[in-house]
Amino acid sequence: GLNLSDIQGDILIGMKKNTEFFLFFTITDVAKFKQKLKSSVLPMVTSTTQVLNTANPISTMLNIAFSQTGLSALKVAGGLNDPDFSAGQLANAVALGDPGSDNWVSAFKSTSIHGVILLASDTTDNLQSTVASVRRALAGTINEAYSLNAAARPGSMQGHEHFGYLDGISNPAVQGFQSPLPGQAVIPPGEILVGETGDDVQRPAWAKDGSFLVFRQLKQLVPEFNKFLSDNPITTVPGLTKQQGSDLLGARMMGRWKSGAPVFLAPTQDNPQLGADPHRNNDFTYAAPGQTVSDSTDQSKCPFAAHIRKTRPRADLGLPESKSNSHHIVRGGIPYGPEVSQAEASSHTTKTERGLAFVAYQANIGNGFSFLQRFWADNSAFLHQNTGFDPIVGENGGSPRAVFGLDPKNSTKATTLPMDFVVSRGGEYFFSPSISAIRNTLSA
Ligand code: N7H
Repeated sequence: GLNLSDIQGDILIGMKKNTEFFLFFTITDVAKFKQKLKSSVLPMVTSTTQVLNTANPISTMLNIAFSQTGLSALKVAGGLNDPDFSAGQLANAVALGDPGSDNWVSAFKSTSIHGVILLASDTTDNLQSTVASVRRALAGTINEAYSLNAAARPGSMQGHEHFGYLDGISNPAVQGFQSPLPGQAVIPPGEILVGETGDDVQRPAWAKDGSFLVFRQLKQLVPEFNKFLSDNPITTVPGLTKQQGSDLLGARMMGRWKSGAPVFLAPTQDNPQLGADPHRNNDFTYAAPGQTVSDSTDQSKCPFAAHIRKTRPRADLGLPESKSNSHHIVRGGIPYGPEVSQAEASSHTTKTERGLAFVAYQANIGNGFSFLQRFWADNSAFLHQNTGFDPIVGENGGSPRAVFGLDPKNSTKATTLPMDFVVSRGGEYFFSPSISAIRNTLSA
């Protein structure tokens, strides 16, 4: 089995708290930082075992991860052998489809961020007091380059991202650790954890049981997205009101209704019972019952371009569900920014930034996040010719994006989206090491 007390807690199951603080830092005094890392930060690092211990929950959890320039500053010998990580995310901006880095948060427009501390808590007060003690402990050893406050949305929107859709439903199950729910992908541990079975890349010994953390600050234009839906209701499905036609358009762009119900199983109307049932809400492959490969001409139940179909094509690849396609990530993102105000809703215009603090773990960035973004979401010829872009996260370098198949009765009709509803504000690539690596290799 996996050494769960040595694996940082956010990687496999997520710290799952209502508030999270991302503290991006640059090391200014290497020797002192290494000491403080061992004496003050290491004792606060939350393991997977601790996250699993729901009977005795830790109120504020902490994880830490380092960029390539951070590992270099710490003079860690031996590269991790991940080219995307070594280069840093800025070097990847155009390849990922971002229109350059003009929209990026300025701190991400260089390679000077050495690491990130993730703090997660149930209450803002607990979170802030732990942030304060981390700042005190590391005073004089780091500069805070940037930080981001994130929080679950209030009330009934808890667990839903800012467009309104339930998130966190479908993550892969790691073999030998989690027993899968129906429809969940089962993957070898080495797809997420470096040095485990399934990771075939040469790695330094200290890197075992670490994972690459991709961070992206993804701004969401919610009033603009809602305006697009309300302006373009699907009208070809009999019996739907205008509102229902708009809701169906959004659900087909996502592949799920706001409740989480998959459109493949609920093709014309939301089914909140289905959405809320973890034994049913992920139990589909896009193939007809009894088939192992999906129909490459039928988008009536779910467009090929739908966000969840682009980023996890299931039976579209013709692989048995037991065989991993090697392009899985564990997602642990959380919303940031305020609820949409009345003024924003009525003017259909975002005034205050909100979005998703996107976090994805994988053992190989080029097979994981970067592959999903570049070769699937941004590739209009994937799944098939004339599929179009992923209408949620696909990027075309800022140029217009065409999407096919949004109308269930007319799959060859192209819809050109009026804008990108998700705008990249950049990010960085980090490595979240094992707890023993922090103790024995990274600190002093
Ligand atoms: Fe996505 N959303 O709320 O709109 N995502 N995502 N994502 N995403 C998913 O199934 C969202 C982004 C994946 O297993 C759901 O858990 C938003 C990027 C993958 O069937 C919803 C943003 C990438 C899955 C969202 C965003 C991915 C997934 C359904 C950015 C990778 C699982 C809930 C602002 C490059 C697919 C669920 C599966 C699901 C949303 C970004 C990947 C609602 C708002 C950048 C692999």
